[in-house]
Amino acid sequence: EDGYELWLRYRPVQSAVDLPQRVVLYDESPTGRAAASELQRGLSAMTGRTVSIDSPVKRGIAMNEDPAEARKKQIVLSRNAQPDPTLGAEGYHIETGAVENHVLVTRISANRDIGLLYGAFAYLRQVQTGQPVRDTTDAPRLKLRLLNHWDNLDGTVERGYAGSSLWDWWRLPDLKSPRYVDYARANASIGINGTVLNNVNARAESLTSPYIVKAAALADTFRPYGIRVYLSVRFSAPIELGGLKTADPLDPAVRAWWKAKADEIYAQIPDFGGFLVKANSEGQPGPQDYHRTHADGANMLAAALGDRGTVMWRAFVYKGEVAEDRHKQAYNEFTPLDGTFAPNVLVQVKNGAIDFQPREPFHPLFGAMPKTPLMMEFQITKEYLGFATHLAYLGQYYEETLSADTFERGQKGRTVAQVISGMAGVANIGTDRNWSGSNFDQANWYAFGRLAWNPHASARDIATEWARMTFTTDARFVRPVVDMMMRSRETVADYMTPLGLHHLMATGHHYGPGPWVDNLSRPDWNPVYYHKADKDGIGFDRTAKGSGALSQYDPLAQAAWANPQSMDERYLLWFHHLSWDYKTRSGRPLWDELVLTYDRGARDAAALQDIWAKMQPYIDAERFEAVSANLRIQAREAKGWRDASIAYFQSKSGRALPAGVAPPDHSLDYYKSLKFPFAPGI
Ligand code: BDP
Repeated sequence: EDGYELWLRYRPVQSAVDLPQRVVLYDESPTGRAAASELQRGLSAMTGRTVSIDSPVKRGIAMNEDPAEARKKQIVLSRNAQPDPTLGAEGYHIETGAVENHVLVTRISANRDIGLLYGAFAYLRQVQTGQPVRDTTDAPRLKLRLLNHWDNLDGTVERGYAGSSLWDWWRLPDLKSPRYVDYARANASIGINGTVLNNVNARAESLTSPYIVKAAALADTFRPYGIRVYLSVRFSAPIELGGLKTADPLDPAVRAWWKAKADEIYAQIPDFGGFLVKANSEGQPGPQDYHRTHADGANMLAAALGDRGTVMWRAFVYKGEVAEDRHKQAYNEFTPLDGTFAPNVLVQVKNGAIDFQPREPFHPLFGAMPKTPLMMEFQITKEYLGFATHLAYLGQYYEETLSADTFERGQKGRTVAQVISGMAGVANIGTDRNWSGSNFDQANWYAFGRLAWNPHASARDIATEWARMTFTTDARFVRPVVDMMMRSRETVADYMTPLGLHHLMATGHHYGPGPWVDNLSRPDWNPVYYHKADKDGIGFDRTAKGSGALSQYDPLAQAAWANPQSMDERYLLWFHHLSWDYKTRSGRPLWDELVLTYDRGARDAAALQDIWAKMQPYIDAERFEAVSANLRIQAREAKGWRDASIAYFQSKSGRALPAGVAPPDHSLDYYKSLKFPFAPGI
């Protein structure tokens, strides 16, 4: 198995005899048909029997004429005649009961056709994971559940580690690759209902007529699966494409240009989702170039879309000049604008204030913009967690952020999950046969979708579900593998960025260690800016004595991080600068604790190989070997991270290693000298 089938493998199940042999479809829409054919595909593969799709009329005839046919178990897909308010637009209901002739019928019902598709996938999931089919009612908690592709028009993917872009712009719209359908099926199976096709560092060309037609072909393919297409836009497009002198959002000609552009898009893509915008960030143009605010820019685009679509305006901004802690900039720019955004604007906020680090406290904007709908942006691709090689199950990370209490306006229990209106995940998908660059990275795509559907769901349950569908339901595999997944991200944080350290990766690629880097033009691009290690101590002081970023959180949230003595030490050096002698919870000095955490990370990474080795009997050789190779690389590189980091920080602290800890294999100069422009070599 090469992983192409993802979690939709539909291998034979023990309950086969009890499963339906016919699908009865009361909804002839393309989405209804997609639901029926997925049930047919899944049930026939899992039971090894022929499964028919019948329309109700045919079923009536068959039942009258052939008693054997009539006794076949059925699964019925039908839309509610009267809308059920508990289901909303996308929810579903699954119910099994006997009808007159004592045949068990499972009925999937929904208000809209998309609910039937989600219900079909939910039903198949229960069967695949080996559970009895239960009566179920479910509906998504969040309206917008989107992938963000950072795909460039030339086929490369920014921060993508799974091959090239899936979108074959060259051959679109003529060639509609069958892979687009599989992409849509996979996304629909986890409830994703939108996809932003192109990189946030957008080129204006994606808004030209030929590219709109290409995007429309993708939209046509995705539509039956409930997936709307969105585009990232370049704020200066009216200048580049329209020949205007300005992109000032209050200029009538600029506003007219965007309105006409939106109309052109809707003529091709009637259900176009809207725009994602990175503006005034990392050199991208934006409204501040014209002394306008983010709200001016967002509202102008919102007006162009009208009630047809949504603007997602990113809060990942930092100014040209570095006046203060980058942690504070988004909050400072956006909180004064709360309540001034148009109703169809969401502000899209990264999970943390810096940049997708292995661990970040939740972004202070969550809970600080009560009058503005917020979109969570998680990274599914692992830019800072070992790309597609290292194993890090991000479900556990997402859960940690979503369950954090923002104490919005002093109220207890206002978790991040409760203050968001949507979730975006920076996709980890490309042309690799296994889609995500590694088998375990598929779990991150899966977990993202399941948590976007229900941000209160448990990451462990999701991992269990995924492992059962993706590999086997055998508990001898599932238990140890889920335990391993649940610890895996912590292990990466231990060997890369322990105790709340962050941004220690080498320049450009962000893969290997570079805690010594101090030569980049902006201070806040340099690791030394973030760890501030010297002979006396280490850490970024964000208390009132330092940058004051801590004060951006609600006082109740601040309390959890204000006191190094009582706080969760996994965030310690994110908020505090402490002396090497500082006594940690374990009783050990900070220096010893830091070294021991690096050491533990490297050891735990190596131990993953032993756990995995025992899994060989339960799965196919191809995926077993692929994972084994990655774990070998990870163990080696985790050791490299540990050694390079300890060597560097020891050059600052000047202290001896704690008793029993092995010194790094090489000198600090050796680690600094390593360059790997194309492939790593630590
Ligand atoms: C950083 C990436 C960069 C992105 C930027 C963003 O390194 O490639 O363009 O974020 O989110 O994580 O805009």
